[in-house]
Amino acid sequence: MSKRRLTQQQNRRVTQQRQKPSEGIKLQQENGLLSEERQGLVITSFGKRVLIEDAHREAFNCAIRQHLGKLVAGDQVIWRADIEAGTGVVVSVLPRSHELSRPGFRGQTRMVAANIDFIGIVAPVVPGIHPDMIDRYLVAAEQLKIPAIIILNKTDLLAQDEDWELVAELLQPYDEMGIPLIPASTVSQQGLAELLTFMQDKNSVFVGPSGAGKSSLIQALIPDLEIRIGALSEATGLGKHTTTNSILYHLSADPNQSVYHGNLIDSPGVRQFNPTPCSLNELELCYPDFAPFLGRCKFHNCSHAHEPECAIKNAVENGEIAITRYQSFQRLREEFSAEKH
Ligand SMILES: Nc1nc2c(ncn2[C@@H]2O[C@H](COP(=O)(O)OP(=O)(O)OP(=O)(O)O)[C@@H](O)[C@H]2O)c(=O)[nH]1
Ligand SMILES: [Mg+2]
Ligand SMILES: [Zn+2]
Repeated sequence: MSKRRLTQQQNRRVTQQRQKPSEGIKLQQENGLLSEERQGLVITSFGKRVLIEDAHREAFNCAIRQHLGKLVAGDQVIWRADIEAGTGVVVSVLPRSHELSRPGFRGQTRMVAANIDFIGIVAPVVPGIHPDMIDRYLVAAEQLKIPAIIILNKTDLLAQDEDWELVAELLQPYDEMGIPLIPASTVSQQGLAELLTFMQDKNSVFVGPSGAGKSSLIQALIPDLEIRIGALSEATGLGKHTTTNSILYHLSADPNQSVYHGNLIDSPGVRQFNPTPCSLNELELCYPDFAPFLGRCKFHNCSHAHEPECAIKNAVENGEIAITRYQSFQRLREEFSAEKH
């Protein structure tokens, strides 16, 4: 079955389900209509329901047993299908590895993606590169101990050499840390083939600010994929191009024919991403460029802010640590210590 047809089928199921909200899970079970338990993959969650894909890539709009809490794209679940209705119910979630989350409303955690092993930080060259944003995602990647790359998107909008010089200057610290920097554009198609090689056989997630071009990139990377960018958001009135829920896509429309295998999760852009608060020592370890200087300050518990004879501050003054990296470290340190009080 082609990806396009699958998507249409998924849409139909979503619509069907919306029209029959009174259909209770309990009733289905009492009537014995549900299948035996099987494993499935969460494609996306919307409200109190999820789209689950079975081993044949057939998608089912499912209810979730109440005690399970929120599910997110990438979750592996055990579920039971109501094959006739094309719906189902999720009965349990398999343990997650590497879940990416961010603080949501009223102190709640919002899941971004589950079971990921690769992060693509999408940083648009226009309106501009923000090292603070990049560093926040890099800290999360370090916390999860999974690799990240920086995708410099919308390079077609950078015409002048001076613009490139400014971008190169801001990105130099990452280059020196050995983080891959991939210039990309969905307009000129730059970088797309290279990106695919990075994501081969991985469960990747694209993160970055709203409007960075995450959804556009995914659409360009998976050409026969019909991602209706912003369709969900239109329904909720949040704006045409905004992704509201993480959605998982397969790199291959047809697993038997494609060169590329793996999954890619599109995530909603956030104004400011906050990594999970951690101790000062743990935060230091999330800055690999600080490593040569750690343990060399006068005070063993130095916060590298106001203390005398600080090896980190010296390194910044000598140009051995980029000032932008130092600033993002201090901002996170202050935010994390404010969380504790
Ligand atoms: N010039 C140019 N515009 C692009 C490029 N990629 C995306 N855009 C445009 O940037 C805007 C935002 O793109 P999206 O793909 O919706 O951005 P997003 O990161 O998914 O945004 P959220 O879903 O809100 O997080 C759209 O108008 C795209 O057409 C690019 O490479 N070059
Ligand atoms: Mg989007
Ligand atoms: Zn210090």
